[in-house]
Amino acid sequence: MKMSKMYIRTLREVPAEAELPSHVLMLRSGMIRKIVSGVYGYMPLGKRVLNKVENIVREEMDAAGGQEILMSAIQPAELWVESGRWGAYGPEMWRVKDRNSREFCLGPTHEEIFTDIIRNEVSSYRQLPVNLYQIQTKYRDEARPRFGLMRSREFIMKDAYSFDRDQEGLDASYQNMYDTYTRIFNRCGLKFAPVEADTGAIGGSDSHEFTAFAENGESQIVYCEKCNMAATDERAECVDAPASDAAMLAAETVHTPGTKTIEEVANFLGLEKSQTIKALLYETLDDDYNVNGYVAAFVRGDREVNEIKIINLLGIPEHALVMANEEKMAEVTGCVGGFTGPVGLKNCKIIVDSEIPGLRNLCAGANQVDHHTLNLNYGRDFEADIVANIKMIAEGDPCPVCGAPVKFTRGIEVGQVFKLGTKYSEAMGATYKDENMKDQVMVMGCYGIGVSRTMAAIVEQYHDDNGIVWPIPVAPYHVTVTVVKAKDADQMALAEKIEAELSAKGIEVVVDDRDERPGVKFKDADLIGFPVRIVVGKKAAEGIVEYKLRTGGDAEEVTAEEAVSRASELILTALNAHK
Ligand code: 9G3
Repeated sequence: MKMSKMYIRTLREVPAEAELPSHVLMLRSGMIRKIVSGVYGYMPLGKRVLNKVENIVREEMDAAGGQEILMSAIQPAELWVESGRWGAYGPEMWRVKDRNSREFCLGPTHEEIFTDIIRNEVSSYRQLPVNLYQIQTKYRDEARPRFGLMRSREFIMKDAYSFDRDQEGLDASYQNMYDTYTRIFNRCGLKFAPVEADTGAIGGSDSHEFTAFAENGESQIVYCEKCNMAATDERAECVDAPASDAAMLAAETVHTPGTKTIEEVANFLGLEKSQTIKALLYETLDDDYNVNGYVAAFVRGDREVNEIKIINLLGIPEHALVMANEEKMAEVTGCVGGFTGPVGLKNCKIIVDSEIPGLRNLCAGANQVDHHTLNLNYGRDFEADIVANIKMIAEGDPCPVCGAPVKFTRGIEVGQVFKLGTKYSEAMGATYKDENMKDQVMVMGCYGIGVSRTMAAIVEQYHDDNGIVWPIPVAPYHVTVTVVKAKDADQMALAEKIEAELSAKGIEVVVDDRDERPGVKFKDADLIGFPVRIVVGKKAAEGIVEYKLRTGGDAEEVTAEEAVSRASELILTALNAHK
């Protein structure tokens, strides 16, 4: 392919909003273009990479027994009403109406659509298991789209749904997808780990997030080097501190002027933060976003609350738990912002972390301005509506599996596998006749890969100061042949000979024959990130070229034949490594 004929627009500068390396580089290299906030278009180079990621996904999904279909992006509200989720996703769900004012959404995911297909067409155990998948555009109206393809409002997802006869069947389907995802992300060159994840609002029992390691990732990953435990911070269990055997002292309310934070009250009273109780005040919202209740959560003063755990405890959608308006909450519950404690609250659900009952003589707000109460003990001085593990694990806390101190890292969620169970098949009547002609509910799993997000994750992991450093299996082209002087007949002839020989071996070559200064061509080759660069310059007449790998190392003068044979060896080996 001649660069002079290609539609490639590399940029020197990008909009200030692009901060993440992948966002900056995918714009600068001409791979994507912003249409509107959170919506991107794929330009030729970007589309080639997208195709390669999709084809890796497709090959592995087909090899795993998945069958590809393509469902509509537009979805009728009726199916979401049936599954009970039409109201569960607030403004993130992109709703539209047709000319007859019928309600639809632009599909954020397709559990309802796939279940509807299957329930109408599968009726016997002989037809199960089945695993259908699609690679399709999804829509989620993110409040704050950012980081380019990393968190966009329109994105490309491979989503698969498995339908089995029973739990055992689902376990096998889940493991099959888990292993398939491992192959897919390995082939993409990603450094990743499957981590235990929270199943959130979609219910079900097990879930793993395939997380690509990246310091800019939005996922906080907790892991243990000793036993290989890995989980998202939201999912990780945080073990309770050992119970205290100290005697209970008499409670006493003291004047603590202006000590609104744990830090201030601990310093003022000469206590450790771990001897205090921290209050977090929430309001819960109904489907119309009206406040329908108050929640006061209490954890040890040196801990943080894990809000996902509270959401799951209350069985409410994620957007239905928000920080309370403290003035309004005070009128209803008697709490006092900055001085809230568990004694004397009313009209509010009190949730106390599981380790609090085992602790002794804690200091908490007295629900009175400028006052705290010392020596509070659960059971004697206060009770809770719910006692549950709602604390967030912190770096250095004991691993919930082996006790070694856990470490934190960050990552980008590029895939997620879920055991859904019967949540959708029950709600939508997806049943089959078993061997005894008895009606059984199908058991489902669902499996997503953020295809466009995977591209961004690869760039996050593979770039340097000069641009992108594509892993060979997903590079837009494998080799760039940079002609120093396109008008020089010897140079062009040799370049085209090299292109022809490599192309004959199935290697994708772009010849940079643009009428540009060599420096511009070298910078663009590094920015776009072609794995191999062969420079044809003034020694073309002697058949000598320069061979350089994008992954580093110096440029080397070799014969054109040597360059072709090295490039072939490197590229074909990389393309066949997974076979
Ligand atoms: C919605 C909106 C946003 C959503 C969902 C529904 C996330 C929703 C969870 C999943 C689970 C799996 C199949 C592929 C893999 C992920 N955000 N989820 O259900 F209406 Cl607006 O999508 N689905």
